[in-house]
Amino acid sequence: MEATLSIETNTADINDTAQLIQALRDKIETQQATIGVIGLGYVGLPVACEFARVGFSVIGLDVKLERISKIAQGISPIEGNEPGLAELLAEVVKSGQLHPTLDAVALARADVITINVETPVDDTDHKPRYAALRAACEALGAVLKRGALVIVESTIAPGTVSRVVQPILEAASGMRANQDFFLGACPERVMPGKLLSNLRTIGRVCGGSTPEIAEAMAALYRQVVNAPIDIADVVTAELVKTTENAYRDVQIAFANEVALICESVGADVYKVRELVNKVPQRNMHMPGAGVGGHCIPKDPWLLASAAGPEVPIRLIPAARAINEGMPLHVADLLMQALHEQGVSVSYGSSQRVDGSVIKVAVLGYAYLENSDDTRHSPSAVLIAHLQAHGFAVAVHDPWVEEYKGDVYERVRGCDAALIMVAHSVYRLLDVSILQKETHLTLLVDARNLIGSMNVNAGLQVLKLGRSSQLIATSY
Ligand code: SAJ
Repeated sequence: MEATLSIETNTADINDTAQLIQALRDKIETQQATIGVIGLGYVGLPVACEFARVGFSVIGLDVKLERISKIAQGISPIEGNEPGLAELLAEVVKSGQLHPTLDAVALARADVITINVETPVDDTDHKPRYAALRAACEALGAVLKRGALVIVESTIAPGTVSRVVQPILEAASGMRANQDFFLGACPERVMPGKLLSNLRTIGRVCGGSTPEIAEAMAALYRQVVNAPIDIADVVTAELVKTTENAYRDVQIAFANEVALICESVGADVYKVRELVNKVPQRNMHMPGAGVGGHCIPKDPWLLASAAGPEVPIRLIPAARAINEGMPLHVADLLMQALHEQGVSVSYGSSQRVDGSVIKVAVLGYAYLENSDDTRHSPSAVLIAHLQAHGFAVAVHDPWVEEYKGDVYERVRGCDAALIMVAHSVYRLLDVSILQKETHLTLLVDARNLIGSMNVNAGLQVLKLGRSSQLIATSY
């Protein structure tokens, strides 16, 4: 068996920072480095498994006993369908490459530690809530080894590594950043349902506290990421991730505002979008019933929060307000149509002239098509609003356990149905069968699923972004 060069060096004997970084780089390139991963959720667990798969000894730390005990048995605690993750986890736990623990002391032997904890923003003031990040830094700082590299993978507001992470680590360790230990930011870019494949195939930005550290980070990520790795400084890496998602939110908000204009002027926003996107350098996004998920609603606020008081932040909040308002706009379309049918709608009570309550079917509860992820679901906002107006609400979603079932059964007996998520199964809905089976009188399509404007006898179809006054024409 080939003798492996052990370069276990006692970093306490290395005085020169450059030598510390070189020793770290050598350990990374020979996979002698021990890697710590703090936070074994939907981001950290795949990261820990991937570094273990390529040969690193990995210590996985989490605060949740149930999660650690499942992982220790080789069982994935991650919900939903994550191709390859459960099998890989079982393999690396069995081989001992991944060691799950509740005890941060185990991180004392880690040469590289990634931090993958939640970084939410407050629903009211939209400021970052870093309790989990601070706790991770306190626990790590108390045991941090000299010469170690700490990489924040969580999405954080630009400036967080220097203003939050570094001071806590220095105070808790008694060491100096960029002298005794090193810092980096390499924001994650994974999505539920594709965690392992995203980790392996989407490029990363390695933001290092020095160029040499950024290069050492790149040497690490190149061992698991089969996509471009870009080098930057820390704040640039923090900015790129929050900006790429704020960009998407603003683009979606623009599409939504154009949809509202099209409704008002009697046009079809989808036709407008199709023709606009034929123009070079145009990429108008898709208008819809709202913007959900774990990233897009949060990251624009992280970006905005980094600016000083002298910067007037106007576009990001405006885009957020437009997107957050879309589920309510769907409710407005419904109430406007019911009003035209003679139904009295007011806050707290919506009923026919005979006093009977209106029942509405909401089709789609997940935040994204063909997903079971319901975080920040626009449908949840819509449902609460409808119930506050006295509507009875039935919910259907082929991906969300509690709302599964036959869609026709769920719609039966409802006066109106609202398509909120572009699940593939809804594309197959036959509007005429739906009407015959359920005696539905009103369908609101908020995701442009129903091909043309079907105005069958007795069933009115309204589309978000397309005026109900629009004469059904085909140019
Ligand atoms: N949405 C629209 N119109 C659009 C695109 C999306 O209304 O044109 C809505 C969706 O219905 C959903 C929400 O926005 O409710 C978010 O959709 P998304 O496609 O952005 O999916 P996410 O939230 O999973 O975003 C992730 C992000 N990836 C990471 O943060 C690692 C984002 O950066 C990616 O651009 C996006 O996936 C992607 O491209 O799939």
